[in-house]
Amino acid sequence: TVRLTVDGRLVEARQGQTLLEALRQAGYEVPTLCHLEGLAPFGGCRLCVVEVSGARTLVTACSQPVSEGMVVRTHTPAVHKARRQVLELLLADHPQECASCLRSDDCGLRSLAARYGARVGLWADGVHRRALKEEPDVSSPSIVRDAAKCILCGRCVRICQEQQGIGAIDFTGRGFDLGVAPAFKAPLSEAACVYCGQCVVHCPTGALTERDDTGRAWELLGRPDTTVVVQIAPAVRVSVAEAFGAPVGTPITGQIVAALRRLGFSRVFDTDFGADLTVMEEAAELVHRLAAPREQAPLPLMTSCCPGWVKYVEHYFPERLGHLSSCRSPHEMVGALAKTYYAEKEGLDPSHVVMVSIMPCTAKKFEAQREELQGSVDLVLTTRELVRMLRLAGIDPTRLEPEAFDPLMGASTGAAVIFGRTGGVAEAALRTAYWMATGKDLPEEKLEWEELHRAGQIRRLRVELGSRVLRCAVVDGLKAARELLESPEYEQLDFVEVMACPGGCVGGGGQMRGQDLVARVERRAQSLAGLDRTSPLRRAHENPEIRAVYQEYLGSPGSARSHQLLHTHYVD
Ligand code: HC0
Ligand code: SF4
Repeated sequence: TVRLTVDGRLVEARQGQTLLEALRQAGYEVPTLCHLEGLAPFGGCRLCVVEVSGARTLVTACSQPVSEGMVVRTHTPAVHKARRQVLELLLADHPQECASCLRSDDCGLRSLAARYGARVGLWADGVHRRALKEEPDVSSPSIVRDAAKCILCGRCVRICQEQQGIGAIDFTGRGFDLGVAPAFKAPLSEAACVYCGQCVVHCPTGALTERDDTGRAWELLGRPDTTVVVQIAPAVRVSVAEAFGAPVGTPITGQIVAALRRLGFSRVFDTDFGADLTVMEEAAELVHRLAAPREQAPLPLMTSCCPGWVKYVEHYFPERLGHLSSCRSPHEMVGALAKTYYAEKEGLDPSHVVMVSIMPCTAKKFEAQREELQGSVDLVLTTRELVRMLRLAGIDPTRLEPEAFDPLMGASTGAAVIFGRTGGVAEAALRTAYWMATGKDLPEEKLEWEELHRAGQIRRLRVELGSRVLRCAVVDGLKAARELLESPEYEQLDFVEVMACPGGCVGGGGQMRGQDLVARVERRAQSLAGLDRTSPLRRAHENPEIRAVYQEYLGSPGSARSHQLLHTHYVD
């Protein structure tokens, strides 16, 4: 350990840590707009400056290694002045649209400017960035990029390149023209972007946001002749509460259901029901492929519920499209059944049923628009858009009494809720594949595989499935996906799960933003694991409503009707 003196107190740090890491670990608040946990220091924004005895100038904490005996002061007039000046320079070049900006509530620039008393328009001199820069890029169904609000912190560029291994956006131009954009300043819809939205969760300002579809949602809710049905994804239930001041990860499923009814949705279904259904179909597909000759049914079977991952395969590995499971993602299954099975049972006219999905994900907006998947989900709202609607309506879900989902598509098991964290889809599918392949249930104490819960971008697992050893891999983040697909190991595998976002959907591009994102995502994932462990049923095939839908409507997993409603295939 290394000992420092910080604001007169003794602080211990680890050798090799940066000053920023050491200070944050010791509970000191040091502002930054460019730093990203887990990636190399960038030193772009210079907001993390502190005083270090002996240094001739202020020191940027993010790039300064700790050393024994260092004497540090984190809030002196000189530090405050330097930070204020940085903020004033940023504001001088920033459109003054805070009052109506989507980011107003949680904008890093705005909150720091207020905290340090930074004044607006000091060097503006009539030069207005909005007038100089292009208008917002609204070409994609998922993400809006407003270059005028970009402060050039580079977080989006580094996340996309270093964490996702994609590089869909980069710095362009020089000097006054310096900006961030896709190559050749192409619209996002023409870039090789997979819409995972990792750039959006890490952007500190309103430069990158989800496409806001709340206006559409209000319009649908106001239609007199329409049954507006809604469903919520696994990861949403452990992220909404943090927007209302509850501890990160607090699950408030029943309260979200109550809040959605207050917003005017007439039925509230659970995407978890769809996840259980996906498990049934995907496990059957896996067992079928294992039994068939390899040329006819390519292995490994790869999960296809993450639309960021599917788009990634389409762009970068089109020759592997046949390895993707043909299952539609859970919310698409729920959408398809709402307009058929459910509408029939309830005597509703399917042409008057509209399905809205609340998802942690920006890529799901794109998925819902895919030609292959028409006729199921009509609108996708992210967690943040749901929160925006609740605030507009003055509803705080944490103060409501929990309510139950609507029947027929509201029941779920612990296997479904873990879809929202990396490793969960594989774990859930294996619980049921084991039962399908062997006719026996895994005992309660064997329902979780430690290998799938470990941190790590590629997690490996071998499972005995009857007479056969199944080789599985779970991939967290797209950079590692490329690594696995290009390695010789790939050919040896039977089953592969990929989630585009680090941590899985709990870390999705549509989730609540805020400081300490890595820890937040981990707490949400733990919370989902807890929901699984306390579920009375933990295997998808035990879900009574799933049994009912097969008995009364679908027949068996993989039936012709299942294929028509619950499967698709992605063509190059
Ligand atoms: Fe996910 Fe899903 S788990 S992709 O991350 O499979 O978005 O939460 O809703 O559809 O269930 C997202 C989350 C879902 C779907 C489910 C899957
Ligand atoms: Fe969307 Fe989840 Fe995939 Fe991220 S991991 S792109 S949130 S489905």
